[in-house]
Amino acid sequence: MAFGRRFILLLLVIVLVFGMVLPASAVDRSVEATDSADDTFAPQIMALAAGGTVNTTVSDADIVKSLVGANVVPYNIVIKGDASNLQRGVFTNALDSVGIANGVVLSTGDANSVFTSHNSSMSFSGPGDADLSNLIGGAATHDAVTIEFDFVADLPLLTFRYVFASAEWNQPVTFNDVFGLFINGENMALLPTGSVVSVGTILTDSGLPWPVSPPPPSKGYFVNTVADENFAFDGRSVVLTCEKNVTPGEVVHIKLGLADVGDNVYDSALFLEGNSIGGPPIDPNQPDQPDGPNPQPGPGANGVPPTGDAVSSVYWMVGLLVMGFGILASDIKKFRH
Ligand SMILES: [Ca+2]
Ligand SMILES: [Ca+2]
Repeated sequence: MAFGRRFILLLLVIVLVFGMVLPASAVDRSVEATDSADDTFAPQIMALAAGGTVNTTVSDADIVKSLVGANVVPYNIVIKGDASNLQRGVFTNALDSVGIANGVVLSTGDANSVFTSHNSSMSFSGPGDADLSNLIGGAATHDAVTIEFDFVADLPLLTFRYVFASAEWNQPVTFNDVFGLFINGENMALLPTGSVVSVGTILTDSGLPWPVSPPPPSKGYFVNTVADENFAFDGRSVVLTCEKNVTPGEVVHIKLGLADVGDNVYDSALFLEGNSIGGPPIDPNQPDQPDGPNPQPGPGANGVPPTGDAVSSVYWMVGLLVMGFGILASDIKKFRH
């Protein structure tokens, strides 16, 4: 009878083990399926991208307000571009096309056309910008659009996320349209390699066509958007990040701008994520703020147990198996005697 009860106990252990093994396997498969989907279907998703919407009829103050966080009060706002304010606006619902859902868009053409099928190429016969020209060896710039403002820093770190797009890529002859983001006078819009952000410094996926030097072209930052019928540029950068340490309480001067280079046509655009500067105040009495600027990932996020739980399950499984086989070995030994 004792052997029978222990055998039933062993069966219960085995049922428990399989009950834990199956969810653990499901976790692994879900993760693999997610990765596989990203790799396999990214080009198709790009082809079906839904574009986005742009509004250029907002005021200069609202443009900057869309860019900064809720706690930041910008002042000394100056926006330069065409007289009809077509070169700047706010955009929404653009995650599929540009990798950023909403924010501020700048264009060396008509910002209203960035989510259309035709190649953006519009001349305003507008002036360039000396700071942008300096980024590319003093080359002549045209149709520049710039935003400048001041604010008092409330956080020790400024973070901008942005995407540079251009109709210059995929042309027989390219011009080195350029973007600059100056924080207290220093350009912080740089590729991870240290190069400025321009048509010529971001190599296309085929490694062509721009032979600029210096600075050396950088690979790995180009996204081919030729197949996106709701995007007016043949390519864009990946989502790039600019970070700058500042002292809370100090006045920070921001200047960001974009320009055609060499001539006024085959435009480029810049998409800056909204609420890039500052954010909601951090309450020191509530360190775990799920909706705060630095949410802490909790266990079971998105319905998928974190890896640590799966590892714990394996330890439990092994322990239970060892215990079960120990019981079985003991009973077999007794049964033989
Ligand atoms: Ca151009
Ligand atoms: Ca232009």
